[in-house]
Amino acid sequence: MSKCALITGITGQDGAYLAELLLSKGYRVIGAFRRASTVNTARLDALGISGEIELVPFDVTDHGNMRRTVDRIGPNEVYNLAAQSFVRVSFEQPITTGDITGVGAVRLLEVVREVDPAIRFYQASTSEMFGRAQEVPQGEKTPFYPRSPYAAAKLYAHWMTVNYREAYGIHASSGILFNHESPLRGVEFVTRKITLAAARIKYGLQDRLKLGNLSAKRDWGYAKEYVEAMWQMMQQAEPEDYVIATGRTHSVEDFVEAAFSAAGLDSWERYVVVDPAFMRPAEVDLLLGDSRKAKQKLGWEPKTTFEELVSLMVESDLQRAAFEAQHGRESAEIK
Ligand code: NDP
Ligand code: GDR
Repeated sequence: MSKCALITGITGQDGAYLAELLLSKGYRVIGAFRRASTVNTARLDALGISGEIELVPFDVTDHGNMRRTVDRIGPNEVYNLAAQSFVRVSFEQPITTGDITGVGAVRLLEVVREVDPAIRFYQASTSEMFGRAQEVPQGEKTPFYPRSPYAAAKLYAHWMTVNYREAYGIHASSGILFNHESPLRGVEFVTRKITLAAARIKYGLQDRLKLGNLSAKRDWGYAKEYVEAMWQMMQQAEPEDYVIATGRTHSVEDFVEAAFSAAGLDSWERYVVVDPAFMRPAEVDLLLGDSRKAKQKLGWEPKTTFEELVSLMVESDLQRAAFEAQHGRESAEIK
């Protein structure tokens, strides 16, 4: 019998890559999506896997809905990727963020506890929990210091995952993942915003790029590799928490420079405008992860370098911009 996995946040970047990975391993994949007026399977379509996933309406703010669904499906593994995941918006919507990103995870843990405590549970924790970092690099033992409503909500979900493991013996693990990007990354996040803008500028579709803080530093990896670590954590005999990162850090400015260069544009300074509207009330200045535990215990390590990541994202957006230049914007929203 093949294993069954339920993935919340199936319409997001990681949901798509994780679904692709689990399908390749022979899993039955149930994709939990929140109902919207427009069906949002663009990322699954881009990977050509929409038809292989069973989609179920599922909202992490609705306990009864989740309980009935998990009870009916009987998954072996639940991956909780659902979140209001945009840090800047969390300052505008702290309560919604707390409800979805924090309490949502606990509702799902409750469902696992009630329906079948043998279900394995993955929580999408984040390097944002380190926030004003207390040491460099950050590993599993580094103290947390969240700097946004998003990070505080994730920290609550993180400790509740630890608590359900310790209190009820549930196989619940947290992956403390550092920033991971891809051509499927949402366009509001800085990396994708930059690569899409560089490509559109190249094709004369846009003439400026407005950004906020250029000096923030992040440890950026490739999303497709990071979902492998999620699956590996769920296959371990014991549930634990793992930092997943590349061990290299770059500033937003470094990313801009690399992306504009990969797009064949000289002097990014001509196009980039710093706009205070994109600054945050409290910033996370420097993240750099230490994923030695993941290497030792899971055999996981990153393969794609920063330069390769930037190039593959720019390449994908150049294709999109070329299409847009030829056929117009509506048609460019193909993938
Ligand atoms: P995305 O923002 O791309 O995806 C978030 C997903 O959550 C979407 O499918 C979204 O649905 C869904 N969602 C939001 N609200 C609800 C709700 N109330 N009920 C059910 N589903 C909901 O995030 P990523 O794929 O980038 O990240 C996956 C997870 O990993 C998130 O929890 C994120 O916080 C976390 N994370 C991400 C990192 C990264 O660098 N990408 C790093 C560390 C952690 P919809 O499409 O309808 O909006
Ligand atoms: P982050 O990612 O907050 O690290 O959270 P994001 O790409 O939004 O910001 C990274 C850094 O870039 C700076 N920045 C800008 N950011 C955005 N979005 N837009 C801009 O115009 C801009 N200009 C500068 C930010 O200030 C910040 O310092 C992501 C999300 O995926 C989270 O869900 C996840 O938990 C963490 O990564 C790890």
